[in-house]
Amino acid sequence: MEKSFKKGESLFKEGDSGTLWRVMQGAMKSLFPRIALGAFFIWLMCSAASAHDFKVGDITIDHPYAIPTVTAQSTGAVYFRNLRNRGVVPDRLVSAQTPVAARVGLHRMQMEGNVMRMREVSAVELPAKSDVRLRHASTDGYHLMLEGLKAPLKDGDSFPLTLRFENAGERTVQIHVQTPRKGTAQEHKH
Ligand SMILES: [Cu+2]
Repeated sequence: MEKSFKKGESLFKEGDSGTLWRVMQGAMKSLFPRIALGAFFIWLMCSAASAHDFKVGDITIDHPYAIPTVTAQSTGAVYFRNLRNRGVVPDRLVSAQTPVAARVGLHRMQMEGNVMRMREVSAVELPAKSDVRLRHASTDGYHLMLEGLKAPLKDGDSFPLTLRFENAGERTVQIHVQTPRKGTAQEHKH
């Protein structure tokens, strides 16, 4: 099983010890193979739906998607295959809004030592001539947090979300709700 998530393992330093480390290690062992498979299926689905991208100015919003939620969940997460800045000047995603949630937060997941931490950021930096990945199951990356969902996000649904970029301006995109794989839908916990 472990050989399927070498990438995740490499995040940890050799010889680390301590209770927290052991707890995290256990959690990662059970989670990573499923995450890797989930990511693979997302990739398959994204490949099939290649026409799903949007442009504003120099920015391409490539394949926005959300993971289905259950009734009790008040938050959901939106991901992208890429946010691509083809321009020669940097841009930033500064906010987003959608009719399906009270508020949209910009979140970043990052390994700090051995612990995965999530924090809200004021903007997603989009350097000139770059692709920024905001994918599900990424161990270091951004996503959009839908806070105060008005109804559960159901597989197969889609909903509008308006992104505001500092330079490129606003663009409303359609978010596809899709299940990466049976059993992996609840990985994004807050
Ligand atoms: Cu989040």
